[in-house]
Amino acid sequence: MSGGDTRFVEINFDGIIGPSHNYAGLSPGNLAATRNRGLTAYPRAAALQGIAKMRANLRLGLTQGILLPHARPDHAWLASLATEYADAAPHLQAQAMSASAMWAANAATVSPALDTGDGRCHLTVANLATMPHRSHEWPETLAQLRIAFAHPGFAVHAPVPAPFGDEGAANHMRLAAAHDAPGVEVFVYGISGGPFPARQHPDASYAVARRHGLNPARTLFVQQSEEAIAAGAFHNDVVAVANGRVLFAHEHAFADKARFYADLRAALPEVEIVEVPAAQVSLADAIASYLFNAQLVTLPSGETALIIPEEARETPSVWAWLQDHLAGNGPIRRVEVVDVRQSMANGGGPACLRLRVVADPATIDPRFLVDEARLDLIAAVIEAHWPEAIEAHTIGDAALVARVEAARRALFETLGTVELIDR
Ligand code: SUG
Repeated sequence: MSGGDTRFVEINFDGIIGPSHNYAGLSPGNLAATRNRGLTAYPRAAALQGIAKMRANLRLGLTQGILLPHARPDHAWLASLATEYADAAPHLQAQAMSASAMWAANAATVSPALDTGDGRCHLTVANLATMPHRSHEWPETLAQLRIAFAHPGFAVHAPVPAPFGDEGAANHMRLAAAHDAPGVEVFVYGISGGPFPARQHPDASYAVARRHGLNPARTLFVQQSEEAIAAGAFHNDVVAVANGRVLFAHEHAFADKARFYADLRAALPEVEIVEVPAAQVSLADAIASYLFNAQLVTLPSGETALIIPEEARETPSVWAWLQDHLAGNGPIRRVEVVDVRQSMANGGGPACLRLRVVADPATIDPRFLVDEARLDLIAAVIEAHWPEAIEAHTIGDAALVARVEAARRALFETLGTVELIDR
C-alpha cells in the first residue's frame, strides 16, 4: 500500500486476437511475418491461444485486462484514401484488414502515477507511423483507452505527430525497487537498422517523456543497436525486458551498453542486470525463439517469473541458458511456457500481446478487466464467431468481411462495449 488508499498493482492488458488475423507479410524487418507471408492463418485458434495465456496469468495470481479487436476492415481509413474495400488495391485491402492491434505492447507508452509530475498515470497512444497497416490503429486505440481509463487519475494523450515514429511500450522499460515505488523509465530508440527501418524515433521518445512530466534524473534514453534491428529485433522488446529491479537483455541489445548500465546503476542502485551473452545465445536464436519477448512478472510470492513462448523451450541454446540460470542463484526463479504460435508466426510473442499499466484496478472501467468467468464468455464468442481459417488469397472476399465484422459485433455486444462498435 502506498499513496493513501490507492492500491498500485501491475495489470496486463492483452489484445484479444481479432477475427481477421492473417499472414500478409506486411512488416519488413519482422522476420517471422515476412517469412510466413501467404500461410493460412487460424484466427479462432489464435484467439483461444491468447485466452489461454490470460487464464494462465490469472492462475499465477496476476491481474488481467483486455483491449478489444479493432473494426476491420478499417473503412474510415480507406475512405480517407478515397477508396473502399471492394475497389481497393490488394495491398491496401491487406493493410485495412490487419488484426495487428492484437499486439497491445504497441498501443501506448504508460508512465505510472508514481513517476509523473502531476501524480496521474499518463498514457500516450502510439502513432505506429512506420508501417502502413499499423498507422491507422491509433484512433480506435485512443477511443478504447479513453473509455478504459476515464477516471481522473489517468491522462490519455493522442499520439505524437508523424513523422516521429512511436511504437509505444515495446520500446519502453520501467524499473523500480517495487511496483509501488517511483521508477526509472527507459526509452529505447533506433537510429539505423541496417536494411530494416528503425521504427522508434528519438524525438518521439523525448516528446512522450516531456508530456508525461517525467523527472529527467530518472529518465534514460538509450539507442537500440543497429546490429539487433538488422538481425530482426524491430522492437526493443524482442531483445530486452524489464520488471521491478531486473533488466533482462541480450548482450547486443543496445548501442552503448556500458554507458546505459552505468547510468541505470546510478539512477537505481538496486538494479539487477541479467545479460545473456551472445556466446551462449546468438542474436539469431534470441530473435527466432523470442526469449526476451517474455513477460517478466512479479508473482504474489514476490518471486520473479518469466513467461516464455513454446519456441523458446524448443531452441536448445535458449533452454540451456534458462536451465543454468534457474539452477544458479539468478533473479528469475520460475519459467512458465505458453503457446501463442499463431501470433508468434507474425512476430508477436507473449510480451507483444500485453500492455502493462501500474494502477489501482478500482479506477479502471470494469469492462476492460477479466476474471475466469469473463474469459469463458469471450472464449464462447470466439468459438462461435471467429473464422476457423483465413487463406491469404481470400482477404478481399465480401463473405469474409461480413464474417469478420459480425464476429467483432458479437464480442462487443457480449462485453457491453457497444458504444465502440462503430467508434
Ligand atoms: O508490428 N506484426 C507486428 C508484430 C508486433 C510485435 N510487437 C512487439 N514486438 N511488441 C509488427 O511487425 C505482421 C502483420 C502481417 O504481416 O500480416 C505484424 O504487423
